[in-house]
Amino acid sequence: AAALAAALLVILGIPHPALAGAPITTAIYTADPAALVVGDTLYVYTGHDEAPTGGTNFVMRDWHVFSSTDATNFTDQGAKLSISSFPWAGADAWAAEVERGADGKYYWYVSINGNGPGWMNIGVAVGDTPTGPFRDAIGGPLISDSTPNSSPLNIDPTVFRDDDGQVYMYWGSYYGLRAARLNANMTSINGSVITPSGVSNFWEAPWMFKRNGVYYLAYAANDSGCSQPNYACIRYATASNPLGPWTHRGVVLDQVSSTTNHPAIIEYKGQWYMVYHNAGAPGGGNFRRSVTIDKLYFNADGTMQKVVQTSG
Ligand code: FUB
Repeated sequence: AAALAAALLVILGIPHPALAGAPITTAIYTADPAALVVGDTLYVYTGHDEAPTGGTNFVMRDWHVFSSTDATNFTDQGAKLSISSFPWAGADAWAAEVERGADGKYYWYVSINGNGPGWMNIGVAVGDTPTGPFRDAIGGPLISDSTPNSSPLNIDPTVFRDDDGQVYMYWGSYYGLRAARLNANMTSINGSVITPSGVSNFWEAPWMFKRNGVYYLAYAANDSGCSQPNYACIRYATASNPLGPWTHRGVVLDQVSSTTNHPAIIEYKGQWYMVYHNAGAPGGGNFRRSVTIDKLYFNADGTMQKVVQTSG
């Protein structure tokens, strides 16, 4: 009945926040996607929602890797990283992202609860292939509350490699966006942690990429200019320098059926996509989310058109 209602809304041209995209899987609930293209394959790294029906908190213990060669059909390669991979941590396998190092290895940056004074931290795992096996790369957090100028909440890392090989990491939440250069070893910060400027209404979930020499930062915002209270939309900013200053450009995805959202924007086989999550799968909810993928289009001036949430 929900699908029929959604189809009717599309036919009538009525926008509806609960309109769901097609989940990449309905076997489990997934959230917080990050995307990486390696050769012919699109990898999507996700969190894993395990809250019971009606649950009111996140229950997240591991991260999965999905692969696809057509951006439509995805294979779950399994839970390739979990809280137990980090002996110093103990809970909350929140948003994460994978980036390739200059050494050809794959570095998986995760938000994770250290079960200590630092609460949320950013940890790093490393593996020889996009699907692992992965192991803790440091033996402790890369970013914790003891990191100078660290964010109010150390979550949601996005890691970006520039054309000159320099790698940058952005992270943060609760209006605290932070950025830093990473060293070539991918496991230490180079220089100081900065607070980038111009990222209007930043809430969480940054995703950085580059197109035609322009840097883009998409992120979740939850201001009344774009979403109902407690819901997020995805805004974005652009810059000519990887550490900013940034210029806010608008909303690229309206709110979805889950309160949170988390974008990954990537070009694959000549088509741009946004991977994000909603509550659209059967039995879904704010803590039982589903990763979905839709096409994304740029205007001639480099601005992004709003992503249309599809049902297929
Ligand atoms: O999934 C847990 C947290 O909710 C993530 O770290 C945020 O991006 C939000 O999606």
